[in-house]
Amino acid sequence: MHHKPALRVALIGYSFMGKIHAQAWQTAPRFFDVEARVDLVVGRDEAAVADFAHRFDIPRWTTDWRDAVNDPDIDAIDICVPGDLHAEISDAALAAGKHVLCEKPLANSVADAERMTRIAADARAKGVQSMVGFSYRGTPALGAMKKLIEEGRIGTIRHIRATYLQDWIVDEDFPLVWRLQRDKAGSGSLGDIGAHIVDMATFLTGQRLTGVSALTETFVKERPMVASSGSLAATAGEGTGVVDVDDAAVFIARTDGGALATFEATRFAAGRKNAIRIEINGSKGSVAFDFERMNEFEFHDHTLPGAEAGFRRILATEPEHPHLEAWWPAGHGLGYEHTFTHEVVEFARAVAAGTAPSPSYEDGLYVQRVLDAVERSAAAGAGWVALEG
Ligand code: SOE
Repeated sequence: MHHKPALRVALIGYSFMGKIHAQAWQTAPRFFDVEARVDLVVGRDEAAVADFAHRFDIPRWTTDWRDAVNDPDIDAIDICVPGDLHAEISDAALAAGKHVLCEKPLANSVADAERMTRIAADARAKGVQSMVGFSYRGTPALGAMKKLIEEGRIGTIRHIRATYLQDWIVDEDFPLVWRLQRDKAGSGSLGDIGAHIVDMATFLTGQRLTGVSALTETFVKERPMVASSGSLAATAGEGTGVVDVDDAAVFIARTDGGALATFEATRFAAGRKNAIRIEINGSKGSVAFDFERMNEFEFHDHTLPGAEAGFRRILATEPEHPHLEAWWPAGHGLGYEHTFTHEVVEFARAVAAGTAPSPSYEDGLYVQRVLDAVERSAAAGAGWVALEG
């Protein structure tokens, strides 16, 4: 059998996202028509990165991301570190001719995102590809919803109602992890999880926001410093520090398709773990989704007689549903990690085909502009902030 040469990936970061990306890269060639492998992992703590390399069967590790960018035996850089490092690594990698997959949100500022996107466009012209990691696009139920919307099954879109609810910092003594620090994360719930629902709304409907009015709040303004952390868990150390990001953000918006949209992103929704809920109402019907039940969505067909229309529960596990042909028999279901496998598959397929993967840096820049507009609106007491088209 003839094999295409494998895409040789360097993974930057080995925490929550590094782990799930490493798993995705290992799974992708086993289930999909892609050839790829992680050859190098980068992390600042030598012992920890070496341990990670052993666990994930990655042959090489280093403590400096520049080694990866300058390595002639690496084709692609997968950026899984906090937002403050995205711009520098991405710009250097693309300039060195490496394809880049960059975690979301693309950057910590619009200025950085604009420069990154310009550099990505120049690189694309030379056949060097880039993609931003809005992983939930790889959820089969959302792909199925998008298809129904594109086919006109819910008609003209009137409402987009999106919430992303978590509760991992409800405890006021939960420590000041990097996701709660502006210099590392750029913003709080807004950029970490609000970014996902802003992207999701556009992914599903093809519409973009034309303006926003927002409120943000930091409920707990001081927290213990971190002693140790991993994924979303952490233990408290000595002293306290100031929380300088939002704990929650809510905003209303208009879209370029004439719809009204509402968004809420919070880590203070006690009991909600990763409840990404999005409902879209159109002139002919509605679709609704909740990530805590990620293998299904609801569809209301308003063209049916009222007495029997209701909301239909559709199990998005059929082989015809996006990405499902590679997996288990209908009804057996997928999990959070599969969305990342689908993400790296999209990236690797596009790189192999010499085409631009989606979501692009332009898509990441659009989300960054929305996040920025939300912050400016909130600072102005919920004043309307328009977004250019
Ligand atoms: C933490 O809120 C987090 O890990 C986000 O950073 C991810 O993007 C999301 O997939 C799950 O929650």
